[in-house]
Amino acid sequence: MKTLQSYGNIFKRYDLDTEKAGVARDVSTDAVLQEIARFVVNGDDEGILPAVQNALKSKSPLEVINGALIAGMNEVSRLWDEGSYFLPQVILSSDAMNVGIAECEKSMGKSMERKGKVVTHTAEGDIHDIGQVIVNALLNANGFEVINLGADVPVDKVVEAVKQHKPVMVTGTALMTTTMTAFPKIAHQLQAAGIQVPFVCGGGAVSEEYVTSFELGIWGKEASQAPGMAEDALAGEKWASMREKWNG
Ligand code: B12
Repeated sequence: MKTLQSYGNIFKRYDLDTEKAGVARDVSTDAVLQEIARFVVNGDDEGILPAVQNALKSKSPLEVINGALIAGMNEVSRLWDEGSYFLPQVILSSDAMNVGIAECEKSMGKSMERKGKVVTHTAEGDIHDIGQVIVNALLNANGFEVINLGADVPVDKVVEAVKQHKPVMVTGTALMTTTMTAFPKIAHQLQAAGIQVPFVCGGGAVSEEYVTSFELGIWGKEASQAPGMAEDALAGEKWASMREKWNG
């Protein structure tokens, strides 16, 4: 079983705990959700499965995704930022989160008829796909057909996929300042091909200011916005009015 000990006890034991460094905070007052979040934080990809299955008896998959899985991963990000977590912990945590997401997706089921296609990807050179995995799950749950190109996707491949699948919307995720530069390139290539599809870009690296600096770009702050944005695109709303509606 892959588990990680919290560093909290070690810090406490040696009296280094003054700023609570390394101590995971509770992310929910709901005991069931908190337990799942703790499995994410501890990177326990075995313990999380029965916990999620149990939670799904009384809670919706979206409650579990938002209230426990994303909340737990946010706590992991915080522990990383304060220097308490390192790459191995973060990888185990994202594996555990993915097990939880897959179980929620299973329980959401798939509606028989798909509403429209959305092409999703994580930027070229970037393997940070956790945000994209959440976006995929939420779009699937809301009846969209997700053309999931995965992570580290070359600019040309995204453009080709859009030409081939003719989606109502395209999404991109970038967590690094070095990789987000792929987004304006994609937007320019799409426009050069006469394609005016809304291109929603999110991920820790990108800001509203950046994404709205190129045509087609709409900034996505939270993964939970993706289904609403896809509904707008499906209804025929153009990228410029979507930008006005979703961005400030
Ligand atoms: C997890 C993580 C990893 C994991 C990735 C696992 C995986 N499968 O994704 C691992 C350990 C592999 C990793 C590796 C690396 N990482 Co890293 N990593 C992180 C960490 C800790 C958390 C990121 C995360 O997943 N957050 C949680 C998710 C849910 O957030 P998110 O993707 O932003 O998504 C949210 C929103 O942005 C939005 N969203 C995202 N996409 C979309 C799309 C749409 C349509 C919408 C609507 C919304 C939306 O919705 C989500 C919330 O609801 C961050 C630190 C941090 N605090 O962010 C560093 C961080 C991103 N990593 C960083 C770096 C440098 C690296 C490495 C280069 C490190 C190294 N030296 O090897 C490597 C490799 C990188 C590569 N080539 O891609 C830097 C990037 C610095 C920068 N600004 O350029 C960060 C910021 C750490 C730091 N402070 O230095 N990392």
